[in-house]
Amino acid sequence: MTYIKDFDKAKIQTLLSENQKITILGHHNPDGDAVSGCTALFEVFRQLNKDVQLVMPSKISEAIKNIPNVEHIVFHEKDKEKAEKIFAETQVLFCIDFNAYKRAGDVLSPVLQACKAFKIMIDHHPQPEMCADIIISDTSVSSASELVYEVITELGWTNHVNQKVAESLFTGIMTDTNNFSVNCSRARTFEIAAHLLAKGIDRERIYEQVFNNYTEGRLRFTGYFLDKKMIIDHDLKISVATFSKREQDNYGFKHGDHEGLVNMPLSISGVEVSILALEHDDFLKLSFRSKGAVDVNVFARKFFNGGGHVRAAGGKLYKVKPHPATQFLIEKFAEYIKSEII
Ligand SMILES: [Mn+2]
Repeated sequence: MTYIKDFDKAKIQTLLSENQKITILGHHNPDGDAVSGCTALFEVFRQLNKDVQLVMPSKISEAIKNIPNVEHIVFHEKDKEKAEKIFAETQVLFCIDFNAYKRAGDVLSPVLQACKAFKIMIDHHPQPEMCADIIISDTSVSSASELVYEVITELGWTNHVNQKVAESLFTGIMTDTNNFSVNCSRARTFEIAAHLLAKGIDRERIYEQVFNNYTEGRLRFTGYFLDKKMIIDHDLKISVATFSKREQDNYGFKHGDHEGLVNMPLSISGVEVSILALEHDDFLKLSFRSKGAVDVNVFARKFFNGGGHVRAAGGKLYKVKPHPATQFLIEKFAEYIKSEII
């Protein structure tokens, strides 16, 4: 679904020229792409002297805390009253890197639904479910950050892409493509990356901060995961690993430490899909990755109240303990593959 060239630019220009209160929102557990897309747009609006606020439903991981303008984020889970006052007052709401109310998280989702502001969605996930007044959705781009760049360009604000905007957007593209290894086959992605680099950003520093900034526990946990916990079903071409809360605590697992782990089994020849399940308080948080033809977005939607992209998705599993979950996930996957073939 591509709306990029068709969206109502005049409407957005009119809304903004009326000097309205603007809010920019990312999704729950915001990743590098969500934070970057939001902070970049925030920076552009600040340069345009707009009354703009930045809100995230929940905290961000250490690896992305150096993105410019992160210090301006109001976190709903930490500062509920302040964030909800912003939602009550805002007139224009930009929703970045998500397309369903539930992605704002259980607590913020009803607030978002009730919010009367004019909503503009900028997103790259398939099948938008959220009611936005303007939907700018393109699944062919690498990231929401790339799409934010296109929107900035389409609206004639390219000269506001300063170093801060460039650093944000580059981080977003870099994180969503796993350092330019997936979802970036289009030449346009690299043209945009080149333009951002030309703004004088330090690519190597950004890489160091994002990819080489984990805890010691995370690397030791990775060893445990690969050696002891990764179950491979060669017939189904799948890898599954589940972890209890205690196992995560044993390694001092911190928020964001799971980033990237689910991709690792895909480096094995013949493994097409990888599933990682991490126990939280009352559910298992599921991550799905595919390197082949299997659509994990549909799998996550069908069985786990989740979704995402064809090759990267997430979901939740309730009322199943970590130990039996491994077998349960393998069975569900087998069921899914069978139903897709038929
Ligand atoms: Mn994204």
